Amino acid sequence: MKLDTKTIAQLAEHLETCQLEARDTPKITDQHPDMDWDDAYAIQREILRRKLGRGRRVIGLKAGLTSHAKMKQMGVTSPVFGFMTDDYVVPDCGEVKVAELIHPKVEPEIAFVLKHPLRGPGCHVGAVLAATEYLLPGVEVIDSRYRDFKFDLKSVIADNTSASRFVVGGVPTAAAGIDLTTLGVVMEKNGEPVAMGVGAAVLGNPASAVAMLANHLASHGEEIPAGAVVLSGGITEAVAVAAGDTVTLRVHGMGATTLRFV
Ligand code: OOG
Ligand code: MG
Repeated sequence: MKLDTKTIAQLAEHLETCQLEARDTPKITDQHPDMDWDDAYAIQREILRRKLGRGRRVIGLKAGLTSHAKMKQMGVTSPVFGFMTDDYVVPDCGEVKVAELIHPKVEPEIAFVLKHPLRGPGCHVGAVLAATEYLLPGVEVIDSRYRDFKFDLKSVIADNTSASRFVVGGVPTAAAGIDLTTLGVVMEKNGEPVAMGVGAAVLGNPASAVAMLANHLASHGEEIPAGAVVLSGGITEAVAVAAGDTVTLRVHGMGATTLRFV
């Protein structure tokens, strides 16, 4: 750790205030170029502590920057992990108020819901599939608090990996019998297909992203709890949205989920 406790608390307060007030900020590594990975996750955990203190609950976890398309879009080279609290959930076919966000983008993802907790280290695709109760189509709404979505890995980790909203829907589908690598997805904006891909775009298999998340949590003595929604990461580049847009994600054999921006 390079930052002291006070600085970590200040940066967490700053980033969370930007989120709550929907205003952007330069990336924090500009002021703290020597902060390290532990500092970055410590700031993220401090943001979580603030939210839990106000009565929020964690209902999901996410892996991000797990596809080549996303890494290339954001200019980074390794996955990141974050959390989602109950106020991030959008009901299927529900609305997202754009005024509450800075510059939202949508990502097509496969969501996993586990029947058994997953604990690393050593978690692998087989363990993820065995622990999975069902899969769902999921759209993540990311909203980096950083100006013009410009950040480096440490800054984005501290900012809880741009998490802001998500929707899941469609048909809860057992993992058995699904080939996650060839699973096709189409994301539509206002009825037009804007992003298409297959599961293999995410680390060869979206279940790998869930395994990486479990192994990451293990380094802090934590696990993925049963019942949590786990987003495995954008399969394609993220697509910008504005008020008036309707976004639908269709996943082969798993139905569709929709959200509207107002
Ligand atoms: C970071 C979060 C990326 C994903 O699915 O790749 C992410 C960002 O691009 O702002 O959630
Ligand atoms: Mg995502």
